[in-house]
Parts: sequence; C-alpha cells; structure tokens
Amino acid sequence: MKGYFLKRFFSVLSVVALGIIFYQSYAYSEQKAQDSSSMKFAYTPVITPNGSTMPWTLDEDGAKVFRITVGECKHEIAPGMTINAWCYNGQTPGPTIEAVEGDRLRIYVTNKLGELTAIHWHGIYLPNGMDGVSGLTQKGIMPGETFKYEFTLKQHGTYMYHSHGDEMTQMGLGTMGFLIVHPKNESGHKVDRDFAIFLNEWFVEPGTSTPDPNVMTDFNIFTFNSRAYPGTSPLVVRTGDRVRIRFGNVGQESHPIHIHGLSFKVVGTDGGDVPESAQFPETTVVIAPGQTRTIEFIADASGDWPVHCHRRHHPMNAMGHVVPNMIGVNQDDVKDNVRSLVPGYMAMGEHGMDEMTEMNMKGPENTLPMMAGQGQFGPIGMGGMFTVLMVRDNLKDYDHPGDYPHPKGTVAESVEIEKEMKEERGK
Ligand SMILES: [Cu+2]
Repeated sequence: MKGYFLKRFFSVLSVVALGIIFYQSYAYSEQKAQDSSSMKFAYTPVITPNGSTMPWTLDEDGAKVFRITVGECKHEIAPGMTINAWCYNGQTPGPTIEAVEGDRLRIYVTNKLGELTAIHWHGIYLPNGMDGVSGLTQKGIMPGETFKYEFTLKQHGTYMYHSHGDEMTQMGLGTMGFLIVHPKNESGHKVDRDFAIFLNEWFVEPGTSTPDPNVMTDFNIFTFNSRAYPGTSPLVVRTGDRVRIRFGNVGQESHPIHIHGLSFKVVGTDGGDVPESAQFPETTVVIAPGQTRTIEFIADASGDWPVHCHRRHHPMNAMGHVVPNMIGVNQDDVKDNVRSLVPGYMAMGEHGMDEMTEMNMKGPENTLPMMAGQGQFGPIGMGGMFTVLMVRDNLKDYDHPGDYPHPKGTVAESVEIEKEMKEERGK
C-alpha cells in the first residue's frame, strides 16, 4: 500500500515536474518569440518619417536577429506618382535597423532580385568578410539565396546599409537604409525626438514609372525617405524638446539641408561623435554622397519651419531641363493650343514659375506637379526635398497638430505704406 502511494506520489511529482519544465520551456520559447515590437527600450526610438523600423527577434544566445529580403516593389513618391523600385522588405529606404552598442547582430539577407547582390554595412567596424562587398569580401548573394551576416557593434552613431553588388542600378532603384546604433549609456545623448531622413534623387522620365539608374547628373525627383513634398510627413515636436535629426546619403548629389527658425549643431557623422569642442552653430548642413550627418537642437521657437534642400532645383518636382524660358513672354493665346498638340507641354510663366502652383496643369501620367502643397495662407511653391518642422506649445501627442496659430500681430501682411509711414513719423 505504502509502495503504491509512493509510486503515485512520484508519478504525480514527475507530472508536476514535467509540467514545470514544459512551462519553463514554453515561457522560454515565449521569451524567444518575443519580438522588438513589444519591448520597452532605454533609448528614445528613432522615427523614420514615411518609413518604419525593422522588427527583430532575440536568438537563444542573445543575438538580435534581423531578416532582410531584397526585391522589387511599388513605391509611392507622393500621391499621384508610383515607381517601380528595388527595395529592402518591400520598402525604400529599407526599414531602419536600430540596435545598441555591444549588441550582436545576426542578419539574414535573402535575394529575390534577378541578379546577385550583397549588403554593405556603411561605417560599421566589423570583420572584413562581413563588409558586404560582392566579389571582394564575399561571394555575391545569388537570386534565391540567403546569406548570414554577423557582427558585434563596437561603436554608436548613425550608419547605413546599402547594396554593394551592381550598386549603380540597385542603389539607383532604392536599395538603402539606416543602421542606427544607440550608445550603451544614453546619458548626455538622450533626446525627446529622434528622426532619420534618407536623401535621394531619381530620374523618372515624365509619364513613366521606372527610375533610370543610368542618369548621372540630370535628376528630376528629389526625396526625403523616398518621398517628395507634399508626400513627406511633417516633423512634429513640442516647444523645448531636444531634437535629433539624422541624415543619410548614398546618392549622386550632395544636399545642403537648411532648417528655418533655429540653429543646430552637427553632433555626429558616420565616423562617430563630433567632440563638443568642434561643434558650432549652423542652419545648413551639407550631406555628401556616402555621408551621414546627425544634428541636434532645442526646438525653442514655435511655428511651422521649413526643412529643405537649399539647391534651388531640389525642393521641386519633375523638373524638365527642356522647359522653355518664357520670362517676359506673354503666352496666353498659345499655351492651350500647344498643349493640345504636345500633351504635358510645360513652359515657364511670363512672370516666373509661381503662377504654375495655381495652374491646374495637366502633366503626363504618373508625374507630379513641379510645386504643390497647400498652406494656411495659400499654395506653397515647393515640392521635392521639403518638409515642415512643426513646433508647438503644450502638445498632448505628436499627431499632426494642424495649422500654426500665429500670435496676433506676428504675421507679415499687406499694408498701406503711406499711412504706415505717417504713423511712424507721428510716434
Ligand atoms: Cu538637394
């Protein structure tokens, strides 16, 4: 009898023990399956406007696992224009990879293109064989193959990943993204808002959908995170926020990015932190091909402040170099006639280009108007590399806050000059 109970006791015990083991392994696999979307971080997560952050999972050995598929995708530059791009995980730029100094990254790259590829981790210190240069440091990843990259992050800062196999074509069609590494200790680096914006330029023949990667200098679409204004998301911040913006560029052209209403300091490059003693105030930062620049500022002035490339053609869409110069020429009687013969005919206005922002110009299909977007005071003569830094007092959240409520008497407006002068003299 005693033996029977003992047996029963042990069998119950073993069931309980098995249960505990099972539960633990279940809990463990739960933990293993836990992905980045459900985690809280010690750092302020980076926002990729119009883009996304790449999800990851934790492997048993603690490595962060990322999966990248290279392939074709349809990408909207702005409402009214969609291109045939080459993408990472169906996006251009590819989702932002975010990690912390000291992390071990395990990145699986699957090639769904019709030709070989490789991914280079721009600025990252790693073993030579992980550098991602097709032919030189590894075999090309052939169509259908998956390669594993693995390295431990020994630095922090703003880095990039991009194709290093037939890169003229592959990057020309969109294969690029951010690799952002947060410092192990955030103190002194903590910001309230952290944005990442990839710069790029494309040539898309008006009326077509596939960017021409052979074009060397004559681009007609200029983008922030592969979006042209008015397709770019605004950057919404609270007055007083410490803001960081990371810019990256692997294109053909350098872009002097200018911000209105405040000044900033360049605090980092793709080579690492800029020492404080070497930082100075600026309102424009040039980001050349193959560079990243990280800027920081306190958003100490509320308002709608433009953030744009300062090259004159870059905050524009679908520029054509065959646009006839019609400054000073009255074309009222001929424009519509020419347009009925040559669909999409574009000419400068007699008094400049601004009248085109108000014209309902019918361009070729899948082609953006040169300038578009509507502000609270009328049409905004901008396109391309243009967005708005919206700084607002007492924001509850970072949703689109609507038009800036200008304090009374702080907006430039039409006046009767004689009356004004008299009033001034009377003072
Ligand atoms: Cu530019």
